[in-house]
Amino acid sequence: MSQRRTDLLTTRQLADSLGVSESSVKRWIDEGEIAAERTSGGHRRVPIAAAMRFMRARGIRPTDGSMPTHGSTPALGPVDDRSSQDFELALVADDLDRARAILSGRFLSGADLASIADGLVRPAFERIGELWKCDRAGIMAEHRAVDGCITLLKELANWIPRPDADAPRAVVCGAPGDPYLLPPLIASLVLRERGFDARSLGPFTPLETMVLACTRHSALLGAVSVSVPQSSRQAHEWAEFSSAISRAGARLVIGGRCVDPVLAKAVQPAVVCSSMTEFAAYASGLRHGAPKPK
Ligand code: B12
Repeated sequence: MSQRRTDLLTTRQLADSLGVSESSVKRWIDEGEIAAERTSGGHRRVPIAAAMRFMRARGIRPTDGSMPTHGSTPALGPVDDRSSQDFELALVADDLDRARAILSGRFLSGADLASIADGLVRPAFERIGELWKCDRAGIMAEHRAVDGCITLLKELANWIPRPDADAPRAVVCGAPGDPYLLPPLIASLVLRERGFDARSLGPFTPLETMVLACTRHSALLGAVSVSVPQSSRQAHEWAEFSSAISRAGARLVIGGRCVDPVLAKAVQPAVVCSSMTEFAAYASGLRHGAPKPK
């Protein structure tokens, strides 16, 4: 069975990211300015590398103020306060096309998923989380925003190359009782971008299930997101969990809004990361010295 290529953009995706019309993109392809491939049905598909070559040849840079815009945000550009605010507004307005353009534009401009998560997604959701206090529709907007963001991140996942057959494995999950979907999804994508064969068990994962998954997959790394408070009475369960993950041969990383000093102490010698950027750096270092999986 042939594998689906994950590094190809549709003409619509590239047009949205550049803030131009789809017909301009098609014309550039037909004139040979952008190298493209055709699907068996004859549709144009642009490898991400070719899109980046085109942007460089045209002098389109992340900080170029003369760039086309999508709404009030330059379609391509850095992850900054403005792009995060526009991402928030697009999600709250349920305008997925605009949110997609902002997200994919940052990716095409060279930002990695970790900095997109820390600099764009997290601050946008911090503000979205305040909406319910002043607006009854705030909770509705929050739920839609999470759903929309998941859709967009899963689309972006298609742009990350598949892991090599001998890539080190990793398992990610949300803590027991933790309903939050975005953090484990993002953590698994950050790992994939760093060359791991990463799988997410999603939210509400019992600790023993995480141990089982790390054992089954001979994982080099296990990461847990903790976004709901853990009582100090649970500290010994976390300590046992940390030991079990070590026995399974994996390094344990924990992160998330509700990692406090009691939990951090209980899971020692696990690594505690306060951001996805820190996590990405740790994962890259680990992979560098990683033995091949059995
Ligand atoms: C969406 C949301 C929900 C949704 C979640 C939907 C879903 N299934 O995902 C729902 C509706 C379920 C929900 C419920 C509740 N929520 Co809520 N929710 C949020 C909101 C708006 C966004 C959370 C989110 O996904 N953020 C995006 C992620 C990417 O950001 P992040 O979690 O900060 O993660 C970053 C870092 O922490 C780190 N990180 C996270 N995990 C990991 C893991 C690893 C390994 C690493 C390295 C790093 C890392 O990297 C990420 C990127 O930078 C937040 C606001 C906020 N400030 O975050 C409120 C918020 C967390 N919720 C809050 C509240 C009060 C609740 C409820 C109690 C409301 C209620 N009365 O029912 C319930 C509690 C649910 C529970 N069982 O505990 C409060 C918490 C206040 C507090 N003091 O703790 C917040 C802060 C809103 C607010 N300002 O009042 N919520």
